[in-house]
Parts: sequence; structure tokens; C-alpha cells
Amino acid sequence: MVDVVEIERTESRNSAPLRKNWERAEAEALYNLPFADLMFQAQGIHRTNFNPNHVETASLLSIKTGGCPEDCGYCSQSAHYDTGLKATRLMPRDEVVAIAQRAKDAGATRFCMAAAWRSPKDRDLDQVCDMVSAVKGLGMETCVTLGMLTPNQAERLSDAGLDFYNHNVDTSPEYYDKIITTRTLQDRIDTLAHVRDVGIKVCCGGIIGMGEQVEDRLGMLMLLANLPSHPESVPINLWNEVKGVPVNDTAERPDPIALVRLVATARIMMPNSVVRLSAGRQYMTDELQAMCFLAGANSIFIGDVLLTTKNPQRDRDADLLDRLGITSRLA
Ligand code: SAM
Ligand code: DTB
Ligand code: SF4
Repeated sequence: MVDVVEIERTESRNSAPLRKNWERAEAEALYNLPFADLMFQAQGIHRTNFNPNHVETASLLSIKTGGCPEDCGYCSQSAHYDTGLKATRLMPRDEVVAIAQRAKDAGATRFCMAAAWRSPKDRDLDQVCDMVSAVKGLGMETCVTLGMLTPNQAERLSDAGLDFYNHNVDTSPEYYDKIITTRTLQDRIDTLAHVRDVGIKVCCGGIIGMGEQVEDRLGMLMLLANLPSHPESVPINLWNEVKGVPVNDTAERPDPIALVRLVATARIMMPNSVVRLSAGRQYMTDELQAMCFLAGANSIFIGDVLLTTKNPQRDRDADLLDRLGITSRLA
């Protein structure tokens, strides 16, 4: 009784080969087009590849919170900073499955389980594999994000039936060292390759609003669009404020129009990828979210909390999608 709804793609899905050789000048030229021209191009590509009136609804759960040995400068869960967050142990499987069922009842089609690890221990991975199989049994798409993986760990997750692995590049290659020092961008790219090699779909994106420049945001899109295969899902997170982390010293909320331009550019550069308007929707007006959907965003996280920070209430999301005539499982 699997009733997973894959995001609606159009019949006329463009079968042109996907470009993986984007040059900086091309990305900049797209991003800087007159707004109407950029939106027209992004919307055309969106319509060719997807039902423009549908968004995917995913739900997140932190199955192991806090105490993380990594030093990601934006994150509430890093043990390097005093963020006031209480660390927890790995949640029992049955509790996870009960929460997944509630998320499904509330309209989520994908369930993403996140753990604050540098990389999973083999014993922990056994338990996560068990959770993946059980959540899949509810008829939901599954996603996990557990940090770095070895090829063997990726294989085990694949055997458990995992659909997606989330592992973000987070920012541009140039800005990366200002945000994270405990693992390299190459470490992340290696994990993405292990995931890809065993046939798990890739969810990979990053964060804006950490003090990076527009060039860094475009550098991040180029990094994603020039991977050996485009990620099937591209989450674009707006930094959700967290007290006590270094990013507070540089953070700047992006101009809303700059966010829309970035979403449109992502849509054009990765035409077949689902672009998720991820963290930071709590700061966005309805109008801004509507513009992002027009620009090609076609996935959101639903539920009042993401992992440790806030997300819009389900009723607000349902009302917004309804007013826009956008279909989803929230209706
Ligand atoms: N520990 C795992 C890892 O980093 O691979 C998985 C969990 S981690 C929370 C997943 C992603 O969430 C990060 O890579 C980052 O892009 C995003 N993220 C974390 N904290 C955030 C925040 N405060 N605002 C926006 N995005 C955030
Ligand atoms: C992603 O790119 N965004 C999600 C998911 N992948 C795991 C996480 C957002 C976390 C926001 C900060 C928090 O709630 O702690
Ligand atoms: Fe740990 Fe992931 Fe947070 Fe980095 S983003 S500190 S790896 S939980």
C-alpha cells in the first residue's frame, strides 16, 4: 500500500541533455537579466518540466539532536557553540514511525530524518536503516541526512530502500572556509558520489544570508549544477537565526528580490531538479513565497518546526497554497 506521490512532472518534460558546464559569466548574465525576462525564462522552463501549479510537501524530524562535533558556523547543534540546545540520543524507531504517520496525515509526502553526526557509527546506521524501511512501509518517500558516509554505509542505506540522501554543499567554494573548518567541501563531494554510486537520489543545496555575496550564491549554484549529475532536490535555505553561533557576526537577510532571482537562476540551471524553499520561510511574506513559486520553487517543508528552528504553521501554508491555486497534499 505504497501511495507515494512523485512530484508532478509534465508530459512534455524536456529531454534535452542537462548542462553541467556552467560558466560564471553565464550564471551572472542570467541572474542579472531584467526581472521580467528572468522570470519569463524560468517560468517557461518550469512549465516544460513540471506542473507549475503543484508543490511537494516534505516533513523533517531531528532523530538525534545536538552535541555535533562539526563546527558549522550557522548551526544550533554544533557542540562548539553555546546555543542553549539540549543534546538528545537517537530516537527509538517506533517513536519516529509514529511521528512520520502524523506527518503523512498532515499532508507530507516525504519524511526526512536528520541526525547531528559528523558521520554515523555502524551501530547507529543499523537503527536508521530500520527506521527507513518502516517509514517507507507507511507509503512515504524517505530521506535521511546523517553527515559523511563511506561507500559501504551508502550501500546499506540503499539496501534499506532509502530514496534520498540530503548532504548540502552549504555555500560557494570561496566562502566555505569562513563557515566550516572541520570538514572540507571535497569531503562533502565524496559523500555525494558514494550516495549517487548506489542509486540513492541526491538532495543537495545550501544556505544564503550568512554574509556571503551574490557571487558566492551563484558560485554555490554553479557547484551544484556542475556536479556529475544534478541533485534531484535542491534545498535553498535562508539562514534561520540561531543565538550563540559565529554566523551572527556576518549574517544579513538577503533582499527579497535577490532571493527570487536566485531561485529563478537555479530553476534555469537545473531544469529537472525540484527546488525547495527550505529554512527561512518564517521570515518571508506570502507575496515573496508566491514569487519564489513563480520563479520555479516547487517544494516546501511543512510543520511548525524544522529541526530546531521555526517554520510557518501548517494552516498558514495550506491557506497560501489554496489562494495561489497550488495543489499539494495539504489541501
Ligand atoms: N549533520 C548533518 C549534516 O550537516 O550533513 C545533517 C543535518 S544539517 C542540520 C542539514 C543542513 O541544514 C545543513 O547542511 C545546512 O545547510 C542546513 N541548516 C542547518 N542549520 C541551519 C540554519 N540555522 N538555517 C538554515 N539552514 C540550516
Ligand atoms: C536542508 O537543506 N534544510 C533542512 C534539511 N536540509 C535537513 C534543515 C534545515 C534546518 C534549519 C535549522 C534548524 O531547524 O535547526
Ligand atoms: Fe553538525 Fe550538521 Fe549542524 Fe554541521 S550542520 S554542526 S554537521 S548537525
